[in-house]
Amino acid sequence: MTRLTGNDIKDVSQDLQKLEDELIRLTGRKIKNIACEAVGMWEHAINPEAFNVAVVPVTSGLGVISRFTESVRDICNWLGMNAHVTKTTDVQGFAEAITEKADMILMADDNEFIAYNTEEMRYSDNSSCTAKGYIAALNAAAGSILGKEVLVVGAGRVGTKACQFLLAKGSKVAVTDIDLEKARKVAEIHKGTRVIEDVEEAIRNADYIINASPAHIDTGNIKEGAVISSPGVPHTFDKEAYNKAVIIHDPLVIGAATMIMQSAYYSYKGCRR
Ligand code: 2YC
Repeated sequence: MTRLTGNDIKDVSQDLQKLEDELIRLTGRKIKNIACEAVGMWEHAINPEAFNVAVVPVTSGLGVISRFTESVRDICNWLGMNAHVTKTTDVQGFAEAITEKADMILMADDNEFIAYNTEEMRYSDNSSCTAKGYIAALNAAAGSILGKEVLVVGAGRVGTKACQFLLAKGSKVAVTDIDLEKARKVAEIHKGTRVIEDVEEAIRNADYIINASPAHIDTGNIKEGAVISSPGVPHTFDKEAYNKAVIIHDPLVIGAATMIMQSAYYSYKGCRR
């Protein structure tokens, strides 16, 4: 999984309105609408203001990323919750969150990024939710991808989840990866996935793309009018690419917002008797 840098996320908090405006322009949905559609929940099923959220900095492995926990806090607050970053880090920070009775605890090390719902004792993970969030954005931008073929570029954790969820939602799926073995493995697990061996060929013929790869995509290979939903980091599409295709990207927000709504949704008990 590609690890974010401080530079990738330095403007996330201040650019939330700009991202929301872009999503409305491309998909007709706000960040919260995309997240709710991604998890299959009615927006008003839960009251976000009822959630006190703690975001815990984690120093393990390669350590904290500048503004990572502050950005996650600001995304939670953008969704209407009451989030803060704990004063302490790691296990001490987790204990601080439990002591102050946080309803949801978010934290990430170098391998997992989770949103733990303390009431339900269940968590949502960033890889699954990034796949769901970017599929929801693609579906909204494309009008509908039901029955249409979507190309997944990158057979890593997000790409693999994207194949699974796309098939479950009734899209046709093709997958490509510079490591052919990874692409073939996905097709074995998720029956019905088509493997395309030549990555550039795959992109040249694709109308709908989930780009879950850190690799650069040449603008020359992008089909005129393609819709590219692109969680991949680093994001290297140039101006000409944006003129040829609809491109949806942000380094953290859509995935985190989906993960946050998924975790909150665990508290939904159906219509209260
Ligand atoms: O600041 C901190 O608490 C760090 N421990 C955060 C490390 C996040 C590492 N993960 C990533 O960079 C990417 C993100 C998009 C989320 C999942 N992987």
